[in-house]
Amino acid sequence: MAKLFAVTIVLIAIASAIPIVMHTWPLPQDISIHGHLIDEQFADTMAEAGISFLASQLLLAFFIWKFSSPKPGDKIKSFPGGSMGLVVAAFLLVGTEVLALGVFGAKAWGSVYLTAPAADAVQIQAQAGQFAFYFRYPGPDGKFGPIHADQINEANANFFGIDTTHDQDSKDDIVTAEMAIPVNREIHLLMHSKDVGHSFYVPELRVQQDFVPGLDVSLHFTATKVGKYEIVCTQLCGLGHYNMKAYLEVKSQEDYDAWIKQQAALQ
Ligand SMILES: [Cu+2]
Repeated sequence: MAKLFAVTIVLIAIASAIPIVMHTWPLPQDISIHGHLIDEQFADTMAEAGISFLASQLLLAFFIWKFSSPKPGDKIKSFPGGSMGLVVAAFLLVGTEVLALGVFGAKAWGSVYLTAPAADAVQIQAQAGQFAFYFRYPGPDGKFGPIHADQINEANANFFGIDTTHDQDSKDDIVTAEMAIPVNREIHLLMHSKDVGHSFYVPELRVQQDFVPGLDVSLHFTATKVGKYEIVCTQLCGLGHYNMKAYLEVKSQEDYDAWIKQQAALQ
């Protein structure tokens, strides 16, 4: 019975490794300049965790196979020096593993979070609220008017709390429900939430960033492929969370300019 269990463990371990090794579920296409760093980190983590997983399962199966049915009279052996040595070794091994992944991953993390956006990056604001995203473009003056939290009002579609009567910079701001960006230009996304925690996730961009109420969160990225991609909220933010999404349209510079003009006319 114990031997059957050992064989079952080996079979399950191998069966779960096959789709990983065969890349049965590949990542969505990568449309960002930093995406390959994230993908390499995924691959390293998967290889490292996968090899450790397989090794530990095979070792477990081996011990079950070998020691599960002692004959009467067999002496019970214990590890020389007790288990302390093993515990210390495991601690060091796992510690080194986690630390190494962190060190190798620092480059990917740094490229997204620790470098400043370019001075000529396209600035776009994203406002998350239960259960929709809204986007704001600064208009021809390149400046966003201030957000007045007390003036945010869904009923009159003032999602950003803009005061166009008093704020000069707000007069030409453009608010949209869909996000469009020019291809191959760096985007500096300024993120605010008007209620609870939300998240901005575009799998193809390899970008996933939380909105935190009360914090100015910002993010920068560059998309390299024209197309339409889904933006989804990945923080459970309430009953309508399942339906909280918007679309990201990556356009050529000409199409983007035309789109901005068209949106400006709709304000
Ligand atoms: Cu949400």
